[in-house]
Amino acid sequence: MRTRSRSAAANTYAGTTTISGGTLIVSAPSATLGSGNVTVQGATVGTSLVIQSGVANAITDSALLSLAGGGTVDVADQGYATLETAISEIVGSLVLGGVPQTDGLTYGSTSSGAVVQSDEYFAGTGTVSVGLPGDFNGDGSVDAGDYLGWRKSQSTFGGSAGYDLWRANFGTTSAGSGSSGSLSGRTAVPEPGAMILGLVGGAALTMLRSRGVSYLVRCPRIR
Ligand SMILES: [Ca+2]
Ligand SMILES: [Ca+2]
Repeated sequence: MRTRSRSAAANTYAGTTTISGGTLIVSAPSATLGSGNVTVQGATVGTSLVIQSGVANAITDSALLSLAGGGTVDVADQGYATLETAISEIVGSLVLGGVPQTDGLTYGSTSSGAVVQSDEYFAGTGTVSVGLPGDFNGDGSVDAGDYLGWRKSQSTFGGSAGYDLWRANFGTTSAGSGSSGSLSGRTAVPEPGAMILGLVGGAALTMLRSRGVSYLVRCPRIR
């Protein structure tokens, strides 16, 4: 029998939430699943978590979300999460089918705008991100350090879609990691070409310095 449980309140318990059968629906704007980890097991058809539109923060930002998947491949039929329209949930870590996922990327169904799309684990048009979107090194700040990580291993961090995500969120920080204002703290986004130029310029300056002051004087000023 299909059961549907509903969480419409801000739970205060710190324990884990494990859905082993039926559907757990998070429905009210302030509803949460407490501060613990959330696991959706895949042993039974229909086992799922639903985060309805308007819910602000169903899962604590530091928690683990684990979706088991299962059943028919690439079909959200068990062990999945339905993220309704405009949901952009942040979790501390995400495990899909037992595999830990990459920091700083967004995840959702093929109907969503997520960088990593899967209809095995997700339904709906909402998304979940592991930490801040674009925070590829997981330090609570979307900045140049994340770009360097992306440039070293673009495929790991979503390729061009990962870059676009980083660029769109450049300058955002999580609460408690320094600057509290996320959107207001944004600064101009450096283009990749300019950043590479800056790095090359820095390297050239270092080389020139090692070769003596007279060389440095004749060198055009590096901006
Ligand atoms: Ca499936
Ligand atoms: Ca970062």
